[in-house]
Amino acid sequence: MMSRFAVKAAVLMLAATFGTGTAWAAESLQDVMKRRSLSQQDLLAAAKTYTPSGKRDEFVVFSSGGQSGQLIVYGIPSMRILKYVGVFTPEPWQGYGYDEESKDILKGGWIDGKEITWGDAHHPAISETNGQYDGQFLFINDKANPRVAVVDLRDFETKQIVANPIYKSEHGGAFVTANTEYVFEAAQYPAPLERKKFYPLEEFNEKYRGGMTYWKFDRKAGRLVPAQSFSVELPPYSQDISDAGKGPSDGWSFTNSFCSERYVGGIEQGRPPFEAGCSAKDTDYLHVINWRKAAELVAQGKAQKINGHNVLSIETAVKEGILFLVPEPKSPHGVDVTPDGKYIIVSGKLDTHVSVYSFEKIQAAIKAGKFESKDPYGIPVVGMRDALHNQVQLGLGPLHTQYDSKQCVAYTSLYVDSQVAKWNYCDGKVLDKIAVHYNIGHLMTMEGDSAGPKGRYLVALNKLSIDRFNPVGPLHPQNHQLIDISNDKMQLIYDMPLPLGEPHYAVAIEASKLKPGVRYKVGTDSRTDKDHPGRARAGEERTERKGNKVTVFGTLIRSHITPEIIEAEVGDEVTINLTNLERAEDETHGFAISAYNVHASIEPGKTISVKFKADKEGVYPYYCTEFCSALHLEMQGYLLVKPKGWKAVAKKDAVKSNYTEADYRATLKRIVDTQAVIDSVVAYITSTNFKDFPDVVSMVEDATDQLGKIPDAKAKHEAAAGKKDWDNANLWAEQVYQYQVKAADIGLRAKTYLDQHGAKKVK
Ligand code: CUK
Ligand code: CUA
Repeated sequence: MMSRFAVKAAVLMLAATFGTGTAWAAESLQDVMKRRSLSQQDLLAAAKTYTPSGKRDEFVVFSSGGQSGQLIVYGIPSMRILKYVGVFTPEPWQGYGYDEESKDILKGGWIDGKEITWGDAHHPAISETNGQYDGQFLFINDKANPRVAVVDLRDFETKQIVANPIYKSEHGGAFVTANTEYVFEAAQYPAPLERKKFYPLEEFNEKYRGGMTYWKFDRKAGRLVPAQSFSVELPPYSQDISDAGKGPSDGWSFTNSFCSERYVGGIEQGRPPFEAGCSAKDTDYLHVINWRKAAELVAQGKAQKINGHNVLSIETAVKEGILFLVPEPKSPHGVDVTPDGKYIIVSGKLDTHVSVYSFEKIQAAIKAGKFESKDPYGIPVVGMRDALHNQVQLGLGPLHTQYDSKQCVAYTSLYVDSQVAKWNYCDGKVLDKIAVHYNIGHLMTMEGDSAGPKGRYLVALNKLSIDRFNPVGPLHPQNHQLIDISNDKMQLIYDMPLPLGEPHYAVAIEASKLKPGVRYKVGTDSRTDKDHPGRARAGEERTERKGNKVTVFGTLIRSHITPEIIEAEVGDEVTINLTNLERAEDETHGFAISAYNVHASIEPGKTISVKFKADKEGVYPYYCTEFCSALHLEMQGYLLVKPKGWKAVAKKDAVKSNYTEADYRATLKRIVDTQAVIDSVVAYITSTNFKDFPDVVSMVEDATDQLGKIPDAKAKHEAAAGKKDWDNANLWAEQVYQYQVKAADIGLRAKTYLDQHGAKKVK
């Protein structure tokens, strides 16, 4: 270690190197601009995005994590990443996939009994009330393994995964209806709807199908209800992105398709590839479905069952007048209903136009029975001319469209041109264009797919970042570029690398609409929102053995795990339930056992369980994995897995420590000094209006809780001292000191909080 003198000398030497100290003078803004080669424009962008310490963002973004199967949460305008939420893929930090409760959630997404540990997450959707984001739930789909997940925005945890009972892939999900009655997903690559059934490709037209699934959402339970969900069978046209109607078009859904040619490739058989055959025709079909009426038909028993799931056949859908097609230009991609619900904007990947369809015109044609033809499956086709409001030439490779708070203003991504086009869909005028880097897929404005877009910002979700960031090998990060859209001209203001899969789509909500909790009711199973059967309160901790089953009911609180020793025999089935008794904000404990592949994240109030077979004899330390207090490293214990029939030779006390009376007296002195600190903090807090701050009130409760444990430990050290048992006297006195330290720690945190939040003196 450096002596105090050595440190001083080093500082002096450093000062000498920099001369008389002018180098230490503060740099001016001009100096920094010069040193970092920043322009006025850069400074403006910085001022628009820089978010000082302690300040929060205006909007919160939920981005799909693509092949990571996760959800990425970040803030706007700072672009600071706030969280990754485990959804389709295990996520160790959250214990997701390593504790029993979350394993059950992932199990909901197994397909035909097969465990699936990844997902290709594409489109997140926030729950809506009257077409406006309400901030309660989020849904996201998995394209590879057709599934939909539900995330509760009260705790940002995944609560449910449902596997589609009839598809092999899907893409046009998750989209919600205007009041979140249904969450829907469209199939993508056609396949037979029956499970585990083979039909040759020659029977593609007859046996392969697409479809549209409507998952019923029970908002009160916060879960999708498979028994009340249904699908509409569709031709094998490779259905793509979808959107729900709103306002006048509420009750309808719209879905694109990109291979109505029904082409089947096969390079190895000498056939031209899929890409040639699937883009041969000039038009594909927009599918227009009356889902509200479809739901009624299902309720009337008009659906057939496939794999136990309600499916309305094409025949029934046509007969009942709930399914229509409208031609759309060449290989379309995005379909986006305008905020007022009057228009449906379709982009064609291989067309330079976007097509604006009028819902009113489509309805008029349907009512008049005015169809230009029927498709090979008998579905009526509304003529393109009879459905179009206008077509606007925007540029190469239009993909997706989002809306502004300003009337009629839309933004469309241009994949090939690497641009965003701002245009007016009412009069068809192009207003502005901006270059992005590079090859934009989706784009997103604030609440920009709802009935009430908020304008302000746009994020370009670019597919390639090429030369934008420091090189990190051949696999580059994705690039989310933030664009200010509050003025006539768009301005690029931030580049954010995203190194976690390819995010396809993102949604942004006003931060004020989110009200996540900071703690659970003590003993909650966060994945079911119910009381956990393994919960325990302080003093109720125990270990039960029945046959070869060992069950622990334990607790966690700074800085110990109860129990600290768990005994088992080889072959036992061990279940460890743990409840975090903390009330303080952000006091999470983790739990890990060496070599048993279990991990849990236990936030205040939560109860989890981990389960494993103690199949290896040995000594396995367990510990808390979150740095939760000064004595976090001491938050530990031992799992003892003994050979069968093992007997203790003689019952011995744990290792002797040989403390002396002097040690005990020194500890007592430390307790007195610490108490003085606590008293002064308590005096400070109670001299303010702290009761007006709920966060402080809960910190005070927490500290009081710690102090409340002292009398018991005090009685023990005094009793031991009475017997001159200095080991136990000193150790129990040490424990008193630990309770004091924790109380003081929380007290000081409360004091800082009060200082920073302008608490007033009341006495
Ligand atoms: S898709 Cu990726 S750019 Cu899955 Cu929404 Cu259009
Ligand atoms: Cu609890 Cu570290």
